[in-house]
Amino acid sequence: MASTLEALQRWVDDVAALTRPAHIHWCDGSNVEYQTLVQQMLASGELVELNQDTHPGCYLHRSHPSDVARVEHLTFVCSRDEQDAGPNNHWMAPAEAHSKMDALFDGCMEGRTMYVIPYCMGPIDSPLARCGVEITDSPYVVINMRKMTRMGALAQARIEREGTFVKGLHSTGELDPERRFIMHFPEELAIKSYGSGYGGNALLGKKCHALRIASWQANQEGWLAEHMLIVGIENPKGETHYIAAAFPSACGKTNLAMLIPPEGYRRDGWKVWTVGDDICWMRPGDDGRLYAINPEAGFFGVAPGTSNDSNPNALSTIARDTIFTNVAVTADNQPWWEGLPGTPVTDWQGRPYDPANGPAAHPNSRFTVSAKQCPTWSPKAEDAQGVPISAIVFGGRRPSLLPLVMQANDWTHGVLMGAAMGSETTAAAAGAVGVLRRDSMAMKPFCGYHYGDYFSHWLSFDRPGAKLPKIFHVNWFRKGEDGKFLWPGFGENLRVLEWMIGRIDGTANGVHSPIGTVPAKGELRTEGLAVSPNALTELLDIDLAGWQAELTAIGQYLESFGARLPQRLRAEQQRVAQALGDAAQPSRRAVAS
Ligand code: OXD
Ligand code: MN
Repeated sequence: MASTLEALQRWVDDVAALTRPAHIHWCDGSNVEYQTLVQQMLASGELVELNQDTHPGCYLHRSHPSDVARVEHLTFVCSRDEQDAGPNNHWMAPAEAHSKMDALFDGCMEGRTMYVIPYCMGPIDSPLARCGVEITDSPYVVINMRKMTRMGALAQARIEREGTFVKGLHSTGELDPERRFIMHFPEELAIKSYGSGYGGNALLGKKCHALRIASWQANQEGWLAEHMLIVGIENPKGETHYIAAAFPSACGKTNLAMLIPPEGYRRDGWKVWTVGDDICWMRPGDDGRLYAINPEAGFFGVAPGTSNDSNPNALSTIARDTIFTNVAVTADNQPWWEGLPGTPVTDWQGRPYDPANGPAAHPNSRFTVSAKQCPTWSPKAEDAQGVPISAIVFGGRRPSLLPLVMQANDWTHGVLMGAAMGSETTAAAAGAVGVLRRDSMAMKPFCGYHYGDYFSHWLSFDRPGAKLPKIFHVNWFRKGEDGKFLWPGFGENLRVLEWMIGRIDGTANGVHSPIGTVPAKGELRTEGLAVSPNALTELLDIDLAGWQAELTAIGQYLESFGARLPQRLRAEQQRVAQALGDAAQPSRRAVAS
């Protein structure tokens, strides 16, 4: 018997009976185990060694060309009641989903090794952490899970102590898009994923457990599982504010989590501490504040665009012991992607690079690396109690209308801002890129239950004794008439975070507007900033007519959640719409009052 926990042993036995592997390997998470798997994968061609002088311990994996992103149209929440999954999810009845999946898993591991991966999401001794076990036939999944989670013997010991765990079953199957499904059974704390080896579909601790299943659990247990980075901003006085920020996939969470302060800020003593780049679990502490942990132990970051200009910290993090997926390579076998200096000779599919075939690296090519390698990794990231959150930030790719930054009046208004979030789609999910879609709290692909209930859950944190974070909305992606970005982004974003901290500390006044509070003239520090005064005005401009149309669209979107939409959110949308109407026609307000 490989586990003293009967429920775990029985489940593993049942899965083995169904999938019929040649071998079963219980992962202990050791370095020897990792190195052995790497050697096997090098021998089988699943990994390619990169230049070990420039990138020691780095390897390249090329996935099947049809398996390069999350597949939202093949991802299901199989709650008992269809209504609980909501219009924001695809739904299938649990019995139907189980029989569909079990037919796919039947005998699928014949002749192969089945790996049993016990893992912990969050610091191993944290009361906020949760455990799971992933069974997979993919050694690529095992080596990635080792970087992304606390995996192995310690996690198994915790599971055996606690007796509960999320069950994740995965097989790469035939990589046939027609036989590919990612199914979630929230009431059973179970996941079944077949037919894809791509991170978001196959590393089940990440999106499937830490967001879809965890958001369901969080709703029942009074906490939040969110698609957010966590960053600590230390001011020259040595005070650190932790900020959690929700942006959709491939919209710069990793860059913000690792930002390098502009020159003047560095000189003054500002520092940035990375706690997480993708997922945040938050719960109220005894003092009423929200405390957050990053459930992950590594980064599964988007490679293209990561450069010395955009994110030097990420670049130095991935200089060693990193698994690259679907990047290109140079003549001397270094990993390469668009945005890096040098020239690719081989593209992501292993073909000689030809620009006629498109980008050399796949736009959703990735790096997997242990977070401990990040130069700005926060010592607090391992804190069992988590870090106190001062601000929550929402944001998306909005080429127009949305100002650089605005602050919500209060929690309810902030929840509306998060619910109304929209963004242009990116290559992180299969489908068209650059199409504007609503993506409430950046959780559209990840909320494991009805969005209406999710909004109610968010609103429920506003209760007596709560000392909630302030809520802001940012837009780094606003474009001018020439189609170019108005804001330089990256390290310069600290200027915006400094204003937020000023609002929290009471040192920045801001200007009130119908859509929220924006920086007053001169409040954003501009010394050393290469943005013209006109661009700055445009970035903070509020187009009342455009906003009225936006509020109408937000209202229609909210109504799509039907009877489960909380009345408080509907009333808040109406309040903002009314305030905009009054501001657009001041005379009407005068007559009315
Ligand atoms: C991710 C995503 O991989 O959001 O983090 O797609
Ligand atoms: Mn993500």
